[in-house]
Amino acid sequence: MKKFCLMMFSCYSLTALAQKQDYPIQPVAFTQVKLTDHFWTSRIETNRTVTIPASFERCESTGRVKNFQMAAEHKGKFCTTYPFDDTDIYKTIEGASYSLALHPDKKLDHYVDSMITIIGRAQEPDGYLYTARTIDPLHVGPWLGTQRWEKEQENSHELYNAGHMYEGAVAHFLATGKRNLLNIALKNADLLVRTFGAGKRHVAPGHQVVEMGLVKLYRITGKKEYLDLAKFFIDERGHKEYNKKSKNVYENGIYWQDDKPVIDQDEAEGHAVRAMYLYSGMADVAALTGDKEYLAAIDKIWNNMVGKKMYVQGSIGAVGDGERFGDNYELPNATAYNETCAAIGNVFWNERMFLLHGDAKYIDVLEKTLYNGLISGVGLDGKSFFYTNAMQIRDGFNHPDIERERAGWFTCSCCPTNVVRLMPSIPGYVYAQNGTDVYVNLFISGTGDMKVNNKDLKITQQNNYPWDGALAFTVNPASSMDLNLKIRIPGWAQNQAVPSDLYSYQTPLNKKIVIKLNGKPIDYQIQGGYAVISKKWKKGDKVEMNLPMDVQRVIATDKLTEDAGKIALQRGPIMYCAEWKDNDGKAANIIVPQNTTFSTVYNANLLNGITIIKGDVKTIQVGADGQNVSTVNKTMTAIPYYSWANRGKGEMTVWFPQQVKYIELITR
Ligand code: FUB
Ligand code: ZN
Repeated sequence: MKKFCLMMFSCYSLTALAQKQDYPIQPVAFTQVKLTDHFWTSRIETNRTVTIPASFERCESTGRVKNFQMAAEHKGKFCTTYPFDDTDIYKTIEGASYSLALHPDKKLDHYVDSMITIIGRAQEPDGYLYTARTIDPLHVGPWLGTQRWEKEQENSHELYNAGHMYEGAVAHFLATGKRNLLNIALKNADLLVRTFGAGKRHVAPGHQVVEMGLVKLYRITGKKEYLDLAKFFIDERGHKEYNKKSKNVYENGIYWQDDKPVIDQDEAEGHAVRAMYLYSGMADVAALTGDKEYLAAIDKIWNNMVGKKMYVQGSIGAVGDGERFGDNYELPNATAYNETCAAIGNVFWNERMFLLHGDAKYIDVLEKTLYNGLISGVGLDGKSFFYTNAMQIRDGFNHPDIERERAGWFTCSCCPTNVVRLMPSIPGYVYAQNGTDVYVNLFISGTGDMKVNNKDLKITQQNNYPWDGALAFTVNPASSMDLNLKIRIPGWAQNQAVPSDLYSYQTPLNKKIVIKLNGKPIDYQIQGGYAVISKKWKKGDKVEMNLPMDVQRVIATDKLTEDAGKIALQRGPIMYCAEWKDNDGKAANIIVPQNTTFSTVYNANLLNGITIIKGDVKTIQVGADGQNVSTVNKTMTAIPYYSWANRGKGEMTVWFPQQVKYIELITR
């Protein structure tokens, strides 16, 4: 099966290339990229062996599968909480399919087929598939209208369920060549095409993702109606009457990104996952139609998000009430919400922005999110998850919504199943190509196979990233070939904490990165964040460079008042935090003076192998009598942010005051 799968996924990108208009840059399919590193292969393997089975098991034990079975028989009572619980099965099938493409597994393949049979039986004869209604249409829960799609614009999630089903179906078809889920998806999509559109029913989907799903169906079928419908749904936004004066995001439409037509939107707003899926869908449609107005809007929105609404470790969606973006510079630490799904959506969107524009700043954001605020959402065991990703845990001070420890599953379990599908697709973010321009975006040991002018090209990476900045790339064309090798020089290695002025390094980093070709330093230009090396490449040509892995003190713009006088610690792409476990039970009492020097050491036995940072700092101690406060010198230990809360629960902090006056009293 493996050979077939590899072929299918590369055909997928060929199909995309064959469209008249598309992303100018195409990713190298994840099936063409073999990872040999420890950091990602261990996670992808854990996803395969632990997360996927656990996720299916939970879909069964929580009643999600039973919902489909009852829908098939039109008998019983919807037995989970949310009408979008169907999507957990679709997303797990999507992840399992990516995994099958890389790692054939008969048992899993059969199991997925058995799930698809159950799903298919729940589909109504005209293609409608939504267990919350089909089980018993006369007794539906509060999220549903009595008629199909009646409450779509609010919260029924009928189109959201459809979108995730399409994404799962496309992944499954491409991985296995089987049409069992795809046929179910197409039947449903054809129902949507018959139902919605100009002169038919109008709706701005209450939770986006159907747009991305329809685009995927369009890519494999070439059926233009799917693309048109995706665009129709996007253009439906901003035409409903809301109370524009209200500050309440539900009353003014902002929660749904529905307050204005999308082409007039210029701020990342509302529910963060909805927003990420909307902007990703707009990027897809812009790529496929050449729509310049969409492009202009998502460019502005991106600048707003990266310049004013992103946490220092790449998370987004600061506000818990509405799981949404706050106002500009509203990035509180103690109540940071940062849903894991929003981080995943941010990766989807930034990849698309890169494919549109070819600028490394999008991969800088993608990398920051991926290595920090996204993988923090899954425990090292692969079966415990964060829904929210805190910035600060202080004993006795946190909002009850802010999780301090991971859970195996949630009543609303969108995040774990989103992790399931993101993890095995990671190899697909490493390389991309536009004719003879070959982009290296992520640094992960392994190989990437692609074709340049119909000739084979293999790139091999050797590194110990993200712990070590030494990178080596060996270029192996089938025979000598001209190409422009574009290696991303991360913003963080060029004095840019993020591609905006939201965060910066306290001490500027002015190291010119030396690039060697076959052992000799070369002159190179940086274009759009890439070192461009243009030449006739021959077998075994080797490029080497050393990215600076100094510990950086990151400061925030003055407008982030909560971070005033504080620093965060960054080394390479990794953001750090201090956790109670390594710091005598506390983290909120640490002060990192400006003259602190740091040392780093790799510990293979800690948290699946991490580089820790140590520094001589001060801590605030409250005297036993509770009357006096003093500062005590101590060596602090910082660990990668993503690895916190894998050893029990306790205090954690990302931002450290540099002086006593900035500490948030009182520590208990
Ligand atoms: O509404 C479906 C999913 O549930 C959203 O994407 C998450 O934010 C959670 O609310
Ligand atoms: Zn989620």
